[in-house]
Amino acid sequence: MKRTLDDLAVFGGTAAFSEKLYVGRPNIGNRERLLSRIEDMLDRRWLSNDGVYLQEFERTVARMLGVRHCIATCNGTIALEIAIRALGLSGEVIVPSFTFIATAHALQWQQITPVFCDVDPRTHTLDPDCVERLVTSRTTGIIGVHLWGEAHHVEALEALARRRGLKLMFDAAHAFACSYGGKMIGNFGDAEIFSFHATKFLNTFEGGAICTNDDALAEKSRLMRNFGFAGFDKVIYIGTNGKMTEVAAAMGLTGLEALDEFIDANLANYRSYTRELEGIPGATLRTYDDTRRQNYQYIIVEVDEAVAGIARDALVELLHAENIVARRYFYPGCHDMEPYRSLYPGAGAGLPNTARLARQVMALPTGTAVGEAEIRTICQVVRFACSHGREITRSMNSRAPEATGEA
Ligand code: T4K
Repeated sequence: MKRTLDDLAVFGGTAAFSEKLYVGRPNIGNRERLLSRIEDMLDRRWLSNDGVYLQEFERTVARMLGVRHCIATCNGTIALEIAIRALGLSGEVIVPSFTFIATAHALQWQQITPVFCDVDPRTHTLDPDCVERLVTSRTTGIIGVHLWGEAHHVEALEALARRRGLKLMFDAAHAFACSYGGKMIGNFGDAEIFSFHATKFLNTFEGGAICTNDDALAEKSRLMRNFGFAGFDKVIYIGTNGKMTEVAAAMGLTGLEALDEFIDANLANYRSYTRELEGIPGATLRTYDDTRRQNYQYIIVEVDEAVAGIARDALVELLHAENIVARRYFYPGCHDMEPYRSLYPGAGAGLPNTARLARQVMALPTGTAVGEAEIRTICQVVRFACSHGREITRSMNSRAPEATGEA
């Protein structure tokens, strides 16, 4: 319990936790089921390349999402790259800057210019009016990102893409098992991609998938995932190696069996955070729309320095000292990272909401590795810090350089 400034670990007090609490601790399903699948895989000596687990994983995901095709990949970034290529995107593609860097890299990696667009400050997702203003004769597509698992403005983006003759894709890396308008995410735009990275709601260690209802696009993506092979010795496209391994698919199948458990844990944590963060000056929990199916994978808090008296960055530093490894997702915005910062130096001018969110947002630990007791302690630290923000800021600023780790 923090009662005075001296109790804070950043000023020499005892840390709230003896072990680090992380954002993104993997959700792990039933170990026995996983290990028995791995034994079976080893017995059969089939480790990759369209194995039975891969096929079962793709069938199960497609059925669950009600989508015609699921093409599983070795990670979400490769899923983005393949979908971008299979859709024939080129020239310029409009993307939010407030996203994980992979959304932008998947384009630039293929010499396509990511044109950074601002987000709606309420939803944290692409603002369709801003997208409209950025369309040029070189624009071939839009990639929306369902940040924190929630899709927004989908109809407006679909209408805009149709009207301007653009392809529309969604980076749904965060949105597995979530719905929008009564339909599961995976069904929107020309294609949607998922990430099954270790830190994601469903994980396959590393992994991803392209989901689409377009048969031709699915066929092309499938070929591109496997070097463009259309049969023994027959290559018909440029391709890459984007295959998901059998061990990854086995993990995915095991996780799929535990999805309800993962959701229950995340939802309980979200409810605890909602209760415990209530009324903290300047720290606002981003709320989920409970009318949809959600995976509640991210606990996102906006820190308003003007009210809390402490900036998000100082609060994150303070939390780290307490062994609460909060994250600044997604600071500083893709446009402010290399190579984009140098390539497109003017990009930041039209991104005021991105700039504010990148400055104010932090993600707090959740998932099956965190429970109510930990959340109560985390929130008590946040409450103390925001209620004594100005004093803490003054004291942090007056620390000797060695205490801040700066030279
Ligand atoms: N689009 C979006 C919107 C995305 O968020 C991502 C990935 C992608 C596309 C690309 O999908 P992938 O190609 O990754 O499938 C992490 C993940 O590496 C990345 O997958 C994820 N987004 C991003 C949001 O988070 P970092 O740089 O924050 O990773 P790192 O190593 O700091 O780990 C995050 C946290 O998870 C830490 O608190 C430690 C904890 N952790 C991590 C791993 C790997 C564990 O507790 N156990 C683990 O095994 O990027």
